[in-house]
Amino acid sequence: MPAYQELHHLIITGKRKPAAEMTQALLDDGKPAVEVLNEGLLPGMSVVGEKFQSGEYFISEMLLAARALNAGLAVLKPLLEASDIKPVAKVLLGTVKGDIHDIGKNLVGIMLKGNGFEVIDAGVDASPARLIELCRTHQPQVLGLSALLTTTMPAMADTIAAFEQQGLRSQLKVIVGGAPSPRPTPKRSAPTAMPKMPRQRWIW
Ligand code: B12
Repeated sequence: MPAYQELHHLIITGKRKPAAEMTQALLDDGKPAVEVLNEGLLPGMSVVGEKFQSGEYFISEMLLAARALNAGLAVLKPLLEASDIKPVAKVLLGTVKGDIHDIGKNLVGIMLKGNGFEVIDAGVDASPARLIELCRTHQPQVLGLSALLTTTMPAMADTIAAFEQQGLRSQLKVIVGGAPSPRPTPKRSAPTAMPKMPRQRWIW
């Protein structure tokens, strides 16, 4: 089986240690970290999502796959984060209230760090109040929100609205991302640009 397909298989079947070892072996073989991420680790997770949607997989399988993906990411992390650029801006990053998916958020954090951003991680299930508190403490220039569920997408707009109410919105660029691909509606906070991220999403 070609190497990347083997890595897909290890993610799909939730093999944590072998996934980490295979990731390391690909690096040792001279493959660039970003290629291992995009060609090896992430496509496996897409298959897992499809299997869950079709009813073939349950939460337990998704969880095992998530652990395998995280194990591979841990191997890549130091390489993806390595940057000698002076911090260009501070980003407050969190998964919105009601949502506990954090792999994508963490990956975005790694990519941001690798591109010279300082990242404040608000974790998962981050309420507007918590994000506002962290914003007041750390004074970021960017707010990054992640949501993977259709049901938690409105929490993004609610969070932005809470920042507006507190008079904090105007000092921030807001970037959002996640699987449901939130398309901003004109009535809610206005979009300004698209982010340059893997599986790109919108910036408000
Ligand atoms: C792993 C996983 C889980 C794990 C999460 C583990 C963890 N620590 O994150 C567990 C098992 C806990 C889980 C639980 C659930 N899950 Co789930 N999960 C997934 C799965 C398979 C993979 C997500 C993932 O990590 N992908 C890999 C990362 C790297 O990709 P990503 O998250 O999309 O992130 C990228 C971009 O979106 C973007 N991005 C993400 N965030 C941000 C933020 C910013 C600022 C920017 C710029 C970009 C950005 O950049 C990232 C890098 O490329 C997806 C299916 C899928 N393929 O997406 C389902 C999926 C998201 N889950 C789903 C569901 C339904 C659930 C549950 C409700 C199941 C249940 N019945 O309980 C619960 C919800 C729990 C909760 N309250 O949050 C559905 C959502 C359907 C929907 N439209 O609402 C999906 C799509 C599966 C499916 N096909 O049905 N899940």
